[in-house]
Amino acid sequence: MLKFPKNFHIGASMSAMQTEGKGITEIGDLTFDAYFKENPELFYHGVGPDLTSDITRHYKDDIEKFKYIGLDSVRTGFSWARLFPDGINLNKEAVKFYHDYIDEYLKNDIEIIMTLFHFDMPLWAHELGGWESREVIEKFISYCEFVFKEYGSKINYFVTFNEPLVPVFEGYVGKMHYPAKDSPKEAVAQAYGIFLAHAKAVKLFKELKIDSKIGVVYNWNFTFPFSDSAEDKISAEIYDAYVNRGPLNIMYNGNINPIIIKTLEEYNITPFHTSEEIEIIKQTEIDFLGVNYYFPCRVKTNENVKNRWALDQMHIEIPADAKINPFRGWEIYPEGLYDISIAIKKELNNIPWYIAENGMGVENEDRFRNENGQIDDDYRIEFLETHMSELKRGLDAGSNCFGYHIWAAIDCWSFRNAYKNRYGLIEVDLKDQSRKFKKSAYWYKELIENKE
Ligand code: BGP
Repeated sequence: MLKFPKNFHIGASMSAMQTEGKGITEIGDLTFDAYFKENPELFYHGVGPDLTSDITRHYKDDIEKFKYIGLDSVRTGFSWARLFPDGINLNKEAVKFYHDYIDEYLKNDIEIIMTLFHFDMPLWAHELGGWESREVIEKFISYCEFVFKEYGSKINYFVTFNEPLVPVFEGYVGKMHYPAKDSPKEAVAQAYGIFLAHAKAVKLFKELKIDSKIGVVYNWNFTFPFSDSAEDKISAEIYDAYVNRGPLNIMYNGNINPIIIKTLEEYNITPFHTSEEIEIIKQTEIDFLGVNYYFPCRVKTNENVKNRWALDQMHIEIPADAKINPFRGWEIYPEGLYDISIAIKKELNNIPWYIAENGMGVENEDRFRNENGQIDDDYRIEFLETHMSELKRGLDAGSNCFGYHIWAAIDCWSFRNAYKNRYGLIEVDLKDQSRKFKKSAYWYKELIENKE
């Protein structure tokens, strides 16, 4: 039996860009607009970021549906490019839209968690150098200041960055995000800029004495060595320092893992610029942590590796006997949520935290439609049940977890994958933007009603 405390938040997540599209007010171009313009064929079924789930027009009905499910809380976000389309001038219509949108949640007793940056880089900011540019960081901080002052009284939880390093890995050493380069040096400079922007936003928030909480949402793909070999153990430690605990610790309390310094020296990269900046980073103190968890990472050492400290000496491999989401190819390992709970308790001083994203993406979900037209997503119900059970085990062991948010409340557009992998409790029909509950929405509703 699955039973949560009555005050445990059970909710759902989304993001501004993935649900708003161009929407009802002016918005500046994003890097993804440029990417789509240049390479539309790279986007699943040629669907770009323009329309998405069109929530700026549908939000009243959508929030009514969220209320019907009983969601305690929802995470979405502000769009920097909507509030400041050219990076300088405030868009008054956007200010009003976010007030109306947030008020609609509050009227329906749904707590709202707002992210300030979820992969939605304004194109002008990218053209100035992205997070490497101190001018961009200052503009980001002005945007944060505006948001904190304007909306601070309505929002209990602010998130600076969602999955801060994903756009860096995917944009500067991978190919899923713009500018799709292969440049480790730039990646390090961008990552450093993000750490600084986060630290400055947290500092400002505290100086303004905003009566709510500030945190970050980190994608913690809990890491294990693929085998018991000494090589795999070292590889897993290096991978973890780079991808999981290393960046997470910097954003949690400014603590820089020596493995990161060592590997950067190997690459001859000196990213840590002025001591004044380092001091700001070191003073970071967040109030809560959000964790996105989809799958674990089992790290295997490549053959014939020469440089022990290079990230390209290793890869992620799914064991032959692992359980896999056949519709997305990701390993399913609910126990990871227990492991994360315990790690937070032991390593992060049991900071208040919540699951900010966890869910099951399914390609061509239409095939599970029943004769009444509803998608019978029993696989998602099983996914939720097994993951939430492991989280509950973490709670019982004393982890300070205050909530669970499924990704996603509603089917969302995703970066380059567009609507390939559907995650929502609510289906979106792209032909006419109509919405329909999936079977999992009713299961979730029952769970929330009784917390059981
Ligand atoms: C996370 C992002 C979300 C969402 C999710 C699903 O990394 O924070 O924005 O997109 O992944 O990923 P995908 O749509 O690629 O399956």
